[in-house]
Amino acid sequence: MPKKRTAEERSIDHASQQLLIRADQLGLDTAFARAENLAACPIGAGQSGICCKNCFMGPCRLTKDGQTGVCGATVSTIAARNLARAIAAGSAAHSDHGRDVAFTLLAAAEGEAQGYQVRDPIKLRAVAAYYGVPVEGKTTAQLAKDVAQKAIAEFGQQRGELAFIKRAPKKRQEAWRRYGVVPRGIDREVVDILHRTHMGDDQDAEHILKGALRCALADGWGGSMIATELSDVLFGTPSPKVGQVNLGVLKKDEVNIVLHGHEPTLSEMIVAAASEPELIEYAQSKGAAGINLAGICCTSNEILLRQGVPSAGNFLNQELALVTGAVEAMVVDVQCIMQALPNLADHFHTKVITTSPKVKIDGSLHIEFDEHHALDIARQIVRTACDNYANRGEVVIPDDTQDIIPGFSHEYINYMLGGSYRASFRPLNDAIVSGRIRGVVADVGCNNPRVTQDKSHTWLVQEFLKNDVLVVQTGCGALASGKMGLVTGEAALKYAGPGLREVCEATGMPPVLHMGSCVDNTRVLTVLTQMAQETGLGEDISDIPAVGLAPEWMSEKALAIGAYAAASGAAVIFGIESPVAYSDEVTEILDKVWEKELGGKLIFVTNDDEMLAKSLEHIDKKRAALGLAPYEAARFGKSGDWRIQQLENLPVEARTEALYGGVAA
Ligand code: SF4
Ligand code: MSK
Repeated sequence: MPKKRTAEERSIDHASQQLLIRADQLGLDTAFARAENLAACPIGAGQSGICCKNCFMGPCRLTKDGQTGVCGATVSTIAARNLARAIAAGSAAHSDHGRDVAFTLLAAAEGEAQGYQVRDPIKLRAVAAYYGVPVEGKTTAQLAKDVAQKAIAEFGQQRGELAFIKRAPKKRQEAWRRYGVVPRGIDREVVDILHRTHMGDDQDAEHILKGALRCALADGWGGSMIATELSDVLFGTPSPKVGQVNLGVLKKDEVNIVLHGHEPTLSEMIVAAASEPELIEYAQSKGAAGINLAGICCTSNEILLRQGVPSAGNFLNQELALVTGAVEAMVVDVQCIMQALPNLADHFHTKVITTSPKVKIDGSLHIEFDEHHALDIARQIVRTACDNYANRGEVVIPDDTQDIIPGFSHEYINYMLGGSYRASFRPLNDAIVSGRIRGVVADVGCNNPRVTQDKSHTWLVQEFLKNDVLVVQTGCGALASGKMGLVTGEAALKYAGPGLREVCEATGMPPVLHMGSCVDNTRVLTVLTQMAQETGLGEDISDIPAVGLAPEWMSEKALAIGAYAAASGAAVIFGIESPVAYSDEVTEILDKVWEKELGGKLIFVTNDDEMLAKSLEHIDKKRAALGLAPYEAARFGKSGDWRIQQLENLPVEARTEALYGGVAA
């Protein structure tokens, strides 16, 4: 990392820039500064791939050609083992989130979870069908209990196949069985990776990575999918609603409670508690005008798309929210929570409140979540925040907010394209077949302070739109686009190419579909599956002109997502740098071997232009393989609101001639 960067070099987000300048003025540390100050590991790029600490004969760092570890382990073995372990950790994190949601559903079904109930009984029946749970004659509570127990059993299952595997296209299932990567049980696959990467076990890079794929699939088609589906059952399946995003959503005169992390279970209860008249009165009794909730990271996505709670931004906004001086409490649960928060909070009045039984951070207040008394705990947290309002010092809230339209669940896209009686992906497939839409890109994943915040996400998304590529997003990538105004209906008129613009105008959808949190990448899997099951785009996910991207990734969960997407047949491109760069063999396996065996691949590309070029090249290659007409931008865009808008400045006669006389605008 070079010398200290300017605020503009650290982030393209205006609100972040302002608060980075304030942090510097106050002499406060942030991840941006730490990334600049922390000397990079002397091994350099791809360092994690050539450093092994799996036993205490090491750690072994292989810096010279042909060198091996004390045990004889090669660079390829070490690179494969390290990547597999990261994928296992990411899978464990997502899947454990799914387990917690399943236990909450069970407690709700048994009448023991205060404040929770099944909000989407239709989805409950759909999930019951995937599990083969009979629905006839059962009350919602009985069915919810049976479904929750089935889901919980998948974690400890030892043999057979996970139930959701059968939701994939037939050809995909056959490819998994042929290559030997069908997951048996969720926990089992995580343990399998930890075992096989222990010193003296699996030392064949391809074989190690095959195990990693099976583990990742246990996440994507197992733990994460359970998290998404059962969250929908408990809290409602998302549908679009207008929300607000960026640090300007914090309020000068209200008690600000920022909800950060991943699981919707407690945050949903805090949303309920904060709207109770007694607690609003309590806040007023402390001198505040009311209670304002805002989210950060994926907790934000969960409550934004279901409850319309505004978002204060993505991963790198977490510290900056505290720098406003306006946050009474930052409530965190699991994943992506910086340990730096309590230290930073010490400079203000903010209380950082940890809530998960799995997560404690020195210097924070711990109020432990228990689904049996969730609403009472939520009320206690809200009260604690209100009590803290009087301790506020100077407040600087940037004046930046943007409209955002999140909530494009798989179910809603189905409805949006086909209506209630003929819900279908047919129109989307037709638009791709005709070339109005060139292909689909899923731009997902994190921020990383080693690169400029939001820059790669938003540049790539705009370029894809220009090229008539429909973009779906989750996690912090979705919030990056949201902050730049890309997740609105108007964005189609401003940024989309002519064909994509026509489709957006006809359906009313934004050109960027916000599908949820990082655990909700499973929604992308189910969308791709349904596209493959409709006619016109082949029979498998690997046939579809689609690419997955994580240009600013940083977490092990991102690697798990990348691996399960590749195993599901998608071409996946990651930015930043390759964790396996020093092993040509492993690089080749992720790219060529996985593509040959499963039709998907995982490659690392550090340059945005190259990422764009490779994505479009892959999309066009898939179009050609399907026998579709080559993409041709100029064929479309002769109709719709945009055209009328272009004509608005013309004299009346010219406009009439253009509109009704068959003259192109
Ligand atoms: Fe070194 Fe082998 Fe031990 Fe790894 S497992 S630390 S390469 S001796
Ligand atoms: S929060 S995993 S920084 S997307 Fe899901 Fe964002 Fe990445 Fe965490």
